[in-house]
Amino acid sequence: MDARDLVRSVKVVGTARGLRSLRSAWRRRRSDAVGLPRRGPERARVPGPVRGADPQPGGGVVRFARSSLRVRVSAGGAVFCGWDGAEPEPSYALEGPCPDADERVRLEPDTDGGWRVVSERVTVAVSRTGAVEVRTPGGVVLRRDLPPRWWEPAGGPGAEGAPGNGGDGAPGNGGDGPRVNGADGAQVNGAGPGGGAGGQAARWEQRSQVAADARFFGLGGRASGPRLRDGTYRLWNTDPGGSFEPGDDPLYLTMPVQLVVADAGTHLVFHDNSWDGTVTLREGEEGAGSGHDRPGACRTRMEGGPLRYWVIVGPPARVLQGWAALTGAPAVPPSWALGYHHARWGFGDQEEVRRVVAGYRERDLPLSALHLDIDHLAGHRVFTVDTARFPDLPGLAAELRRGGTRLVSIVDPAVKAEPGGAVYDSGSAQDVFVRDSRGREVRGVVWPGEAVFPDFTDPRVRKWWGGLYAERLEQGFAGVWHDMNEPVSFAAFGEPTLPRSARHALEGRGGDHREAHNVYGLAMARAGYEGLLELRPEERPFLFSRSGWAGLQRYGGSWSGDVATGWAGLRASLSLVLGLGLSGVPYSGPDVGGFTGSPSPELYLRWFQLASYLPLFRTHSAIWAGRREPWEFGEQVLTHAAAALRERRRLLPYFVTLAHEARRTGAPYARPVWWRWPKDRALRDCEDAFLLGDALLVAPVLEEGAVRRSVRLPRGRWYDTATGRAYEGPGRVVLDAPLSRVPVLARAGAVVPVAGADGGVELEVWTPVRGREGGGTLVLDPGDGWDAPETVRFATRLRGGEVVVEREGAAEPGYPVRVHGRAPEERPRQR
Ligand code: NBV
Repeated sequence: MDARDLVRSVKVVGTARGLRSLRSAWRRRRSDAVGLPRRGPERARVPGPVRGADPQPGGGVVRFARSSLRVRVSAGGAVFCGWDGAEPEPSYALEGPCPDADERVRLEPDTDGGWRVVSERVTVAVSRTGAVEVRTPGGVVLRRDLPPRWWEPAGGPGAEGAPGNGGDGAPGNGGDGPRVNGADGAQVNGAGPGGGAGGQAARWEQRSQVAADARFFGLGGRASGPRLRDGTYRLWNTDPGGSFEPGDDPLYLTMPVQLVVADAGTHLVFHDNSWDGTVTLREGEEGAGSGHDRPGACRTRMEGGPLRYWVIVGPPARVLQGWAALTGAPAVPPSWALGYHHARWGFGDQEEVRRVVAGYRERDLPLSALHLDIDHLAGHRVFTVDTARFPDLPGLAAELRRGGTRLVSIVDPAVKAEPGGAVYDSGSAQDVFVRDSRGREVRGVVWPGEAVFPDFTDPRVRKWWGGLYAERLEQGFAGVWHDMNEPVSFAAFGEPTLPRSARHALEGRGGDHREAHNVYGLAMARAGYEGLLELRPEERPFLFSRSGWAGLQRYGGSWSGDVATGWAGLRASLSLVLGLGLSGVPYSGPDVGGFTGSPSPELYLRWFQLASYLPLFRTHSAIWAGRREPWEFGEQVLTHAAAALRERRRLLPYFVTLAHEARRTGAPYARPVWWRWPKDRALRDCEDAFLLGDALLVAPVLEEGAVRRSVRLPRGRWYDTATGRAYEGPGRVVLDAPLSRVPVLARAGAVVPVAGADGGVELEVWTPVRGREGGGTLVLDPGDGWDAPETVRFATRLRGGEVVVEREGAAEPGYPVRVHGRAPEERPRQR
């Protein structure tokens, strides 16, 4: 440990805790010293020359001298590639059983001695040395994966503790390389890969090439982006400790999923492997007419686990739909969660909560939810209440609820290690806490002090944990907010998490924290979601989580975590939300005002305005940071924040529609501007605006002092919603962005469902372009239960200068229609 570590530990967690975290860090180090296999000499392996191939449903297995590759195209078009016998299952990412194989797919010899798997939407060509090309049906190469490379214990993979023990059937029997266990169908690495029983893991690396013009997105929640620049991104869920800014990496929620957008097409690649790893990206360069392009490059390295991945090709909307089909439809939050939330670490007591809520009410500002942080707990213990400061939480919850405000509770995974504590005692009795390699409970340090950690990778433990949410429901909470679930254990030095050697059930397969770490938050979300569902089956659970992994959307959303107060933090929080959406998690939002400090009135307002167009619209701050109530920043800010709140309330039917559309199609509510125009290169590089659904383009103000800003428009006609003025894209326009609002443009022809003055749904219709049909969808709010929502579709067009709105399957639109937007040459009249 160096002095900086010590300073950090003391600064972040206070002196007493600093000392505990020093001890805990030593313990972690000792645990790993005895519990982890020592990395001995390694030997590198590549697949070697091709030996043959065997057809199988959806593709086949190509055999190499020292490995094998299974290619399997599923009925929905997603391609699975598994090396060394890796299968799609078991997987934490997949929602259900692996999708059926596409029976029409053919395995054919390729011209260069390799093999080709041909399907309707994609061709996968495997070269004789194990390079894999993903091509469009027209033959354009979207991605070229070079032959992978493994580093295995030099004793050979068959040696004790080596990966994939127990496999038989080495490919290419009698081949010239070391014996490879588990190949050709044997169940390898998914089950405690790389030595689930404490063996030394086989590291691997895969290098890939993409088009010179390609741009990378995704990888979960990242502070910079959404376009991921050249650099190395780590795959290890991490609390950055206090706060983060652009450039800090990794953060809480990483995922090995990348979306690659190029002129030739869009594709998604997901390495289904939860081990620690990195993805190094380098954008390509075009040879300025010389024809010598340098392709974009990507290198994925993992410390262990299977080399298996999925590829989905198609336009962005289809790719995200395929991703949701594979990893699960996003949960639809209850409609109240699409309103505005106020949170704070350090409310003090229930009187202060009352005062804050009354402050909103007196000013007629809508407040859907108020979040209680760890300070309402007794000694920071999960599933308790500090009754001195919150003597009647159920009463408070009911009172607030009558006024339209729900309570949401923080839930941290760490349980105070104290005999006599109800949760600890019940957990110990049922043996639910993570143990070390010698079978002792792993002790860490978190807010309540010395703590233990439920093993959420055990279905039995999830069930136990889910049952504990009964206490939260009894206290009157309507939803939960999962924190510290990377998981965090304070450490004066080294990694602030559990020892890598800590044992986990991993659904009965057994393994250690090297494999379980990244799915800890995901499995906790599952426990919480399933618990809430069982306890209150008539309501859709509301849950959002700081950490997670591929598939988190099945259970809920996320948020930005501890983004630093500052203009850079504002930008980072937008990147993070867009990146998460492209990684399949559509519901998230920032801490308005940033987590750490006291924003200037202007910064607060701009953040507030941005978040009012994002799925989770929530102000929040640290206990040491400034206030976040809109009236704390002066009259002018209050007036403009109130306008943003009213606009959010007006747009609620649109948000409800987007939430249901996200479930149906996997499309995030907030999308990058290239979503429908991925071939527009300028849009691929645009990071300061986003589309909200299909209809609106939001251009937040991200710069101090700006009262005008330039906006890059996609193709087509766009109306400035403030002035009704029409602009033709593609191109740039400069729009007014006074403090009172941020520019929002509406697409010509769009139908936006909004709340009218009486609260009923109205249709805001933006005049279509002559000769072009427009339209939109309305999903009616089915309440907070499980009733199938009604979907209504509309088409719009100009007929003889009049705007016509038609409802699918009905003679009349059925809702009041308000036409907006004037095109210079067309004077719309409403019909
Ligand atoms: O529970 C306290 C905070 C919470 O307010 C914040 O939103 C989380 O991201 N929590 C982190 C733990 C403390 C961080 C310093």
